[in-house]
Parts: sequence; structure tokens; C-alpha cells
Amino acid sequence: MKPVSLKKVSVVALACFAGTFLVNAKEPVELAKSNAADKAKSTFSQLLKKADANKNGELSKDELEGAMESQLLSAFNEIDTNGDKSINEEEFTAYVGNTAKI
Ligand SMILES: [Ca+2]
Ligand SMILES: [Ca+2]
Repeated sequence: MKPVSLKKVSVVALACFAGTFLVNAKEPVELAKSNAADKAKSTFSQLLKKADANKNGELSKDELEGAMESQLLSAFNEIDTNGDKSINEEEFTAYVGNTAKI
């Protein structure tokens, strides 16, 4: 590998960063939203595989406790918007979409 001056590397890195930023800024908001929703859905199906002990497609507090999902447990009441003590895919994707934490 050829030695490259640090200054040159910094300029290139900055140019890449600016380029990424501009591309992201141009991306339609709706597209970004649907990507996030897809990601949330796949995250939820992973969670179901790991934690949905009774296989009803929703996650109860007990199931999250069993799977040691402390982050989701602490936000349980916030995520469970219909208050049935169980998190379904719709509630999870809405939560992830609102917070973009996961
Ligand atoms: Ca369940
Ligand atoms: Ca619910």
C-alpha cells in the first residue's frame, strides 16, 4: 500500500461524507419510511422467533422477560398502544418508526 498523506485522506473522507449526506437528503421521505418499516418488520419476526413462547405472533411481558429483552420491557407500556398487554407487529413497527432506536 502506498503511503497517503493524512490531509488527503481527510479530504476524501469529508467528500464521501458530504456525498452521502446529499444522497440521503434527496431520498424521498416515503421511501425511507418504507425501508424503516421493512426493517422493523424483520426485527419483529426475529424477536418472535426468539421470544414468542406461545407462538401467537405477539409478545407478552412474560415472553420478553424470558428472552431478557430489557430494552423492550422498559418501553412496554409505550409500545403496547392498545393496552392488551401484548405487543403485535403493528405496535412494534409504529414504535420503531417513532423512535428509530432499533
Ligand atoms: Ca406470544
Ligand atoms: Ca397491544
